[in-house]
Amino acid sequence: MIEHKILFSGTTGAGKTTAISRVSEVATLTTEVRNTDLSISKNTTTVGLDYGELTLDNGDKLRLYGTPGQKRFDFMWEILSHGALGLIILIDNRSSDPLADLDMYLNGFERLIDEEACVVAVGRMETHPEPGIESFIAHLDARGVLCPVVPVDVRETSQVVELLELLMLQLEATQETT
Ligand SMILES: Nc1nc2c(ncn2[C@@H]2O[C@H](COP(=O)(O)OP(=O)(O)OP(=O)(O)O)[C@@H](O)[C@H]2O)c(=O)[nH]1
Ligand SMILES: [Mg+2]
Repeated sequence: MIEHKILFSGTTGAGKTTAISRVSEVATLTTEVRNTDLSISKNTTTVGLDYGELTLDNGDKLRLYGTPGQKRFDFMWEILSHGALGLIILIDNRSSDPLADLDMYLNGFERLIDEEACVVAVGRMETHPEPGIESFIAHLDARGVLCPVVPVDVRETSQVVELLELLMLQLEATQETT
């Protein structure tokens, strides 16, 4: 059995905890605390990490880790990156500048993205269609980052599974070229 460590990162409230809890086949571990940041309309926020597990159809086992979203916890990003095989960046399109949010994670996870694989998933697009998927693609292109971009609703289990499968495809593609 092959095991892969996969990270979910991205904006606070984009749905890292939701995504992992939707697909995990074990009870998820979370470190939620009551949210005291009034700029975020959410009752709880993750301060340490999320953890869940999923076995893919091909038998591969994914260990799923959710990072804290906030920059002030970026020391956790480096810790969690160790041994990770891929990264899913969740962007909340309700943000005032989703492309700047993306930059923060591209910078924070530069080594992981460069050496392994990455998928960018944009949430809340039905209510906040701008910037569109093509703007994210152009932005990644301009930075020379090879990474697919897809819309997502993390509340839909099947969509989260698709994200993981897309990431695994990316991983296979990068491994073939190295
Ligand atoms: N209406 C709507 N709600 C969504 C959508 N995507 C995610 N949500 C909700 O947004 C919330 C996301 O919260 P979390 O999963 O806690 O987000 P998080 O990324 O773990 O946040 P932090 O841990 O604080 O960084 C959940 O309540 C989801 O149900 C969407 O497309 N539409
Ligand atoms: Mg969370």
